[in-house]
Amino acid sequence: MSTIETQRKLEVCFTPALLPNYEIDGKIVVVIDVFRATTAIITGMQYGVKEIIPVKDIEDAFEYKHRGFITAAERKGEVVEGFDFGNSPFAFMDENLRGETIVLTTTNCTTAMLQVKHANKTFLGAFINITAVAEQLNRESDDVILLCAGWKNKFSIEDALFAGALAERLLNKFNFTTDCDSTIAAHTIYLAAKTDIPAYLKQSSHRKRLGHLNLERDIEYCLKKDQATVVPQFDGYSIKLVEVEVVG
Ligand code: 3SL
Repeated sequence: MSTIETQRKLEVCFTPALLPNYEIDGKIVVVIDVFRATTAIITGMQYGVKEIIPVKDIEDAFEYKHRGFITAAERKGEVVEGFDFGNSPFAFMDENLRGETIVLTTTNCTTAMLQVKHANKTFLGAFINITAVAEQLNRESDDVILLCAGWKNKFSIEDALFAGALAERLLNKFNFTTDCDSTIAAHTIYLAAKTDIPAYLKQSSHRKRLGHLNLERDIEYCLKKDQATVVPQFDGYSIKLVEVEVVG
Protein backbone atom coordinates (compact mmCIF):
# COMPACT_ATOMS: atom_id res chain seq x y z
CA MET A 1 0.00 0.00 0.00
CA SER A 2 1.48 3.34 -0.95
CA THR A 3 1.43 6.25 1.50
CA ILE A 4 0.97 9.87 0.48
CA GLU A 5 3.75 11.93 1.99
CA THR A 6 2.47 15.20 3.49
CA GLN A 7 4.13 18.26 2.04
CA ARG A 8 6.16 20.30 4.49
CA LYS A 9 5.31 23.97 4.97
CA LEU A 10 7.81 26.69 4.16
CA GLU A 11 7.62 30.24 5.52
CA VAL A 12 9.93 33.27 5.35
CA CYS A 13 10.21 35.80 8.18
CA PHE A 14 11.72 39.02 6.81
CA THR A 15 13.01 40.47 10.10
CA PRO A 16 13.38 39.30 13.71
CA ALA A 17 10.78 41.96 14.66
CA LEU A 18 8.15 39.88 12.84
CA LEU A 19 8.98 36.68 14.75
CA PRO A 20 6.13 37.03 17.28
CA ASN A 21 3.76 36.44 14.34
CA TYR A 22 5.29 33.02 13.63
CA GLU A 23 4.83 29.73 15.46
CA ILE A 24 8.39 28.57 16.11
CA ASP A 25 7.71 25.57 18.36
CA GLY A 26 8.22 22.28 16.55
CA LYS A 27 9.72 24.00 13.49
CA ILE A 28 13.15 24.16 11.95
CA VAL A 29 14.50 27.69 11.60
CA VAL A 30 17.24 28.64 9.15
CA VAL A 31 18.93 31.88 10.22
CA ILE A 32 20.19 33.94 7.27
CA ASP A 33 22.64 36.82 7.36
CA VAL A 34 24.36 36.82 3.97
CA PHE A 35 26.35 40.03 4.73
CA ARG A 36 28.19 38.65 6.71
CA ALA A 37 27.56 36.74 9.91
CA THR A 38 26.15 33.44 8.68
CA THR A 39 28.70 33.46 5.85
CA ALA A 40 31.50 34.04 8.40
CA ILE A 41 30.26 31.32 10.77
CA ILE A 42 29.84 28.77 7.97
CA THR A 43 33.35 29.64 6.78
CA GLY A 44 34.78 29.12 10.28
CA MET A 45 33.11 25.72 10.52
CA GLN A 46 34.33 24.76 7.05
CA TYR A 47 37.88 25.64 8.13
CA GLY A 48 37.69 23.55 11.31
CA VAL A 49 36.45 25.84 14.08
CA LYS A 50 34.96 23.52 16.71
CA GLU A 51 32.28 25.72 18.24
CA ILE A 52 30.97 29.29 18.13
CA ILE A 53 29.09 30.77 21.08
CA PRO A 54 26.81 33.64 19.96
CA VAL A 55 26.24 36.38 22.53
CA LYS A 56 24.00 39.44 22.33
CA ASP A 57 26.04 42.20 23.93
CA ILE A 58 29.59 43.50 23.81
CA GLU A 59 29.69 43.24 27.63
CA ASP A 60 28.86 39.50 27.50
CA ALA A 61 31.62 39.00 24.94
CA PHE A 62 34.11 40.90 27.14
CA GLU A 63 33.25 38.59 30.05
CA TYR A 64 34.17 35.59 27.93
CA LYS A 65 37.34 37.38 26.80
CA HIS A 66 38.43 37.88 30.39
CA ARG A 67 37.86 34.15 30.95
CA GLY A 68 40.39 33.42 28.20
CA PHE A 69 38.10 32.74 25.21
CA ILE A 70 38.89 33.82 21.66
CA THR A 71 36.35 36.58 21.04
CA ALA A 72 35.08 38.28 17.89
CA ALA A 73 32.86 41.35 17.82
CA GLU A 74 31.32 43.48 15.08
CA ARG A 75 29.22 46.64 15.29
CA LYS A 76 28.24 48.82 12.29
CA GLY A 77 30.36 46.54 10.12
CA GLU A 78 33.57 47.25 12.02
CA VAL A 79 35.72 45.24 14.41
CA VAL A 80 35.01 46.36 17.98
CA GLU A 81 38.13 47.60 19.72
CA GLY A 82 39.60 45.13 22.20
CA PHE A 83 38.47 41.98 20.36
CA ASP A 84 40.54 39.45 18.42
CA PHE A 85 38.68 40.05 15.14
CA GLY A 86 35.27 40.96 13.73
CA ASN A 87 32.89 39.38 11.27
CA SER A 88 34.89 39.07 8.07
CA PRO A 89 34.68 35.54 6.63
CA PHE A 90 38.41 35.82 5.85
CA ALA A 91 39.21 36.20 9.57
CA PHE A 92 37.52 32.82 10.11
CA MET A 93 39.81 31.08 7.59
CA ASP A 94 42.73 31.24 10.02
CA GLU A 95 44.49 27.87 10.54
CA ASN A 96 45.08 28.84 14.18
CA LEU A 97 41.32 28.66 14.80
CA ARG A 98 41.13 24.94 13.90
CA GLY A 99 39.59 23.02 16.83
CA GLU A 100 38.93 26.22 18.79
CA THR A 101 35.84 27.74 20.41
CA ILE A 102 35.05 31.35 19.46
CA VAL A 103 32.64 33.72 21.19
CA LEU A 104 30.93 36.02 18.67
CA THR A 105 28.68 39.06 18.89
CA THR A 106 27.37 40.89 15.81
CA THR A 107 24.90 43.71 15.23
CA ASN A 108 21.99 41.55 14.10
CA CYS A 109 22.67 37.87 13.53
CA THR A 110 23.72 36.68 16.97
CA THR A 111 20.64 38.34 18.49
CA ALA A 112 18.39 36.81 15.81
CA MET A 113 19.78 33.36 16.59
CA LEU A 114 19.20 33.76 20.32
CA GLN A 115 15.58 34.74 19.59
CA VAL A 116 14.84 31.31 18.09
CA LYS A 117 16.58 29.09 20.59
CA HIS A 118 13.26 27.35 21.33
CA ALA A 119 12.95 26.12 17.72
CA ASN A 120 13.10 22.38 17.21
CA LYS A 121 16.34 22.84 15.27
CA THR A 122 18.19 25.92 14.08
CA PHE A 123 20.52 25.82 11.08
CA LEU A 124 22.60 28.58 9.50
CA GLY A 125 22.43 29.34 5.79
CA ALA A 126 24.07 31.59 3.22
CA PHE A 127 24.98 31.38 -0.46
CA ILE A 128 28.24 29.66 0.41
CA ASN A 129 26.38 26.58 1.74
CA ILE A 130 23.10 26.78 -0.21
CA THR A 131 23.28 23.24 -1.56
CA ALA A 132 24.34 21.76 1.77
CA VAL A 133 21.58 23.52 3.73
CA ALA A 134 18.90 22.56 1.17
CA GLU A 135 19.99 18.90 1.34
CA GLN A 136 20.02 19.03 5.15
CA LEU A 137 16.47 20.43 5.22
CA ASN A 138 15.37 17.66 2.87
CA ARG A 139 16.71 15.07 5.33
CA GLU A 140 14.58 16.53 8.15
CA SER A 141 10.82 16.21 8.60
CA ASP A 142 9.55 19.39 10.32
CA ASP A 143 8.14 22.52 8.70
CA VAL A 144 10.68 25.26 8.01
CA ILE A 145 10.93 29.00 8.66
CA LEU A 146 13.65 30.99 6.90
CA LEU A 147 14.55 33.85 9.26
CA CYS A 148 16.28 36.87 7.71
CA ALA A 149 18.49 38.66 10.25
CA GLY A 150 18.00 42.00 8.47
CA TRP A 151 19.46 45.21 9.86
CA LYS A 152 18.26 46.49 13.22
CA ASN A 153 14.88 44.82 12.72
CA LYS A 154 14.50 46.27 9.23
CA PHE A 155 14.25 44.38 5.95
CA SER A 156 17.51 43.54 4.15
CA ILE A 157 17.28 42.75 0.47
CA GLU A 158 20.27 40.36 0.40
CA ASP A 159 18.78 38.14 3.10
CA ALA A 160 15.38 38.11 1.38
CA LEU A 161 17.07 37.31 -1.93
CA PHE A 162 18.87 34.33 -0.41
CA ALA A 163 15.65 33.16 1.28
CA GLY A 164 14.08 33.23 -2.20
CA ALA A 165 16.95 31.23 -3.72
CA LEU A 166 16.65 28.59 -1.00
CA ALA A 167 12.85 28.59 -1.27
CA GLU A 168 13.14 27.87 -5.00
CA ARG A 169 15.23 24.76 -4.31
CA LEU A 170 12.96 23.52 -1.54
CA LEU A 171 9.73 24.09 -3.47
CA ASN A 172 10.94 22.81 -6.85
CA LYS A 173 13.29 20.00 -5.85
CA PHE A 174 11.99 18.77 -2.52
CA ASN A 175 8.63 18.07 -0.90
CA PHE A 176 7.78 21.58 0.34
CA THR A 177 4.77 23.82 -0.23
CA THR A 178 3.95 27.37 0.79
CA ASP A 179 0.98 29.63 1.27
CA CYS A 180 3.15 32.35 2.79
CA ASP A 181 3.23 35.68 0.93
CA SER A 182 6.73 36.48 2.29
CA THR A 183 8.03 33.29 0.68
CA ILE A 184 6.41 34.25 -2.63
CA ALA A 185 7.87 37.78 -2.35
CA ALA A 186 11.35 36.45 -1.51
CA HIS A 187 11.17 34.12 -4.51
CA THR A 188 10.08 37.00 -6.75
CA ILE A 189 13.11 39.03 -5.61
CA TYR A 190 15.37 36.07 -6.37
CA LEU A 191 13.88 35.65 -9.85
CA ALA A 192 14.43 39.36 -10.56
CA ALA A 193 18.04 39.17 -9.35
CA LYS A 194 19.31 35.76 -10.34
CA THR A 195 20.96 36.56 -13.66
CA ASP A 196 23.35 38.99 -11.92
CA ILE A 197 23.03 38.95 -8.12
CA PRO A 198 26.06 41.22 -7.43
CA ALA A 199 24.65 43.88 -9.80
CA TYR A 200 21.16 43.59 -8.28
CA LEU A 201 22.57 44.05 -4.78
CA LYS A 202 24.37 47.29 -5.67
CA GLN A 203 21.17 48.97 -4.33
CA SER A 204 21.32 47.15 -0.96
CA SER A 205 21.90 49.51 1.98
CA HIS A 206 24.10 47.08 3.88
CA ARG A 207 26.10 46.29 0.74
CA LYS A 208 26.71 50.07 0.43
CA ARG A 209 27.63 50.26 4.14
CA LEU A 210 30.21 47.49 3.71
CA GLY A 211 31.41 49.07 0.45
CA HIS A 212 32.14 52.33 2.29
CA LEU A 213 34.27 50.27 4.71
CA ASN A 214 36.28 48.88 1.76
CA LEU A 215 34.95 45.38 2.28
CA GLU A 216 34.45 44.56 -1.43
CA ARG A 217 36.37 41.29 -1.05
CA ASP A 218 33.98 40.18 1.72
CA ILE A 219 30.93 41.12 -0.37
CA GLU A 220 32.21 39.15 -3.36
CA TYR A 221 32.88 36.06 -1.23
CA CYS A 222 29.50 36.27 0.54
CA LEU A 223 27.73 35.98 -2.85
CA LYS A 224 29.62 32.89 -4.06
CA LYS A 225 27.57 29.71 -4.10
CA ASP A 226 28.72 26.43 -2.55
CA GLN A 227 32.10 27.34 -1.14
CA ALA A 228 31.26 25.16 1.88
CA THR A 229 29.77 21.71 2.35
CA VAL A 230 28.91 22.19 6.02
CA VAL A 231 25.75 23.23 7.84
CA PRO A 232 26.22 24.84 11.26
CA GLN A 233 23.53 24.09 13.84
CA PHE A 234 22.72 26.26 16.86
CA ASP A 235 21.56 24.25 19.89
CA GLY A 236 20.47 27.22 21.99
CA TYR A 237 23.92 27.66 23.54
CA SER A 238 26.50 27.20 20.82
CA ILE A 239 26.92 26.53 17.12
CA LYS A 240 28.47 23.26 16.03
CA LEU A 241 28.68 21.34 12.83
CA VAL A 242 26.25 19.08 11.01
CA GLU A 243 28.36 17.16 8.47
CA VAL A 244 26.74 16.96 5.04
CA GLU A 245 27.72 15.00 1.94
CA VAL A 246 26.76 17.05 -1.11
CA VAL A 247 25.63 14.73 -3.91
CA GLY A 248 26.18 15.74 -7.55
O1 3SL B 1 24.56 42.27 11.61
C1 3SL B 1 25.28 41.30 11.61
O2 3SL B 1 25.08 40.33 12.29
C2 3SL B 1 26.53 41.39 10.74
O3 3SL B 1 26.54 40.35 9.83
C3 3SL B 1 26.70 42.73 10.13
S1 3SL B 1 28.21 42.90 9.22
O4 3SL B 1 28.04 42.45 7.88
O5 3SL B 1 29.27 42.20 9.88
O6 3SL B 1 28.47 44.33 9.22
